[in-house]
Amino acid sequence: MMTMRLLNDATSPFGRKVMVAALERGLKLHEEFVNVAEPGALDTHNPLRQIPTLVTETGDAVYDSSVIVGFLDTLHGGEPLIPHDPTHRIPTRIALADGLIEATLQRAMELRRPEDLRSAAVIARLEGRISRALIAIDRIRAELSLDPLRADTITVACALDYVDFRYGRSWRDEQPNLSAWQDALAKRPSMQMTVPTRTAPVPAGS
Ligand SMILES: N[C@@H](CCC(=O)N[C@@H](CS)C(=O)NCC(=O)O)C(=O)O
Repeated sequence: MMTMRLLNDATSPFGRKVMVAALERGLKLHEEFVNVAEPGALDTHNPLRQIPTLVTETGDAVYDSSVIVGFLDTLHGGEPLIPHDPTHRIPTRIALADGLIEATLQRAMELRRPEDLRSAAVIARLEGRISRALIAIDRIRAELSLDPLRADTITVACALDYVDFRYGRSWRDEQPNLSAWQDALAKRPSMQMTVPTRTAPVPAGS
């Protein structure tokens, strides 16, 4: 039987969220690194040319990251990653952490543009969003379940590590409790196996 392929790369925080979710529920995904900057096989599966993209055993594509996480919940018998909740609190927390990732990513992209094309206003707007998101996440920290680990906790952990990776660690002085929370979560094997500095996909069979 073919295994499901996850098209991803080492640094994508959205891809990391999917890998961590799969590892936490014992689901085997065959992770493959692809280059999003190049036209290629990724386009066949996802016209947006974005990662993560999951390719199922029957060749169907599933994206984006939150849709993949919802799909993973149909494949295991453990605690749901996104439990049904009439208030939609968990999907909203996922959206908050996704927004933090997106703002951090956009800021890094803006800073990569030639200096004369860079917009100080855009950077300031994104930094404001990052700062408000961190404050909001700090406020709901105690509500993020660690046992079982769910998709909101996983997305927050990946988002905070991404802020460290692409923006810096100054938030840790402003949110020391959240910083300690993150340090504890970062010790989990699923987080260690998916650090953005890794040079190869998570080994098949993990
Ligand atoms: N909403 C998407 C966002 C995915 C995304 O932005 N992926 C980035 C990598 S972190 C990407 O593929 N960037 C290449 C591009 O957009 O051209 C998700 O949650 O999966």
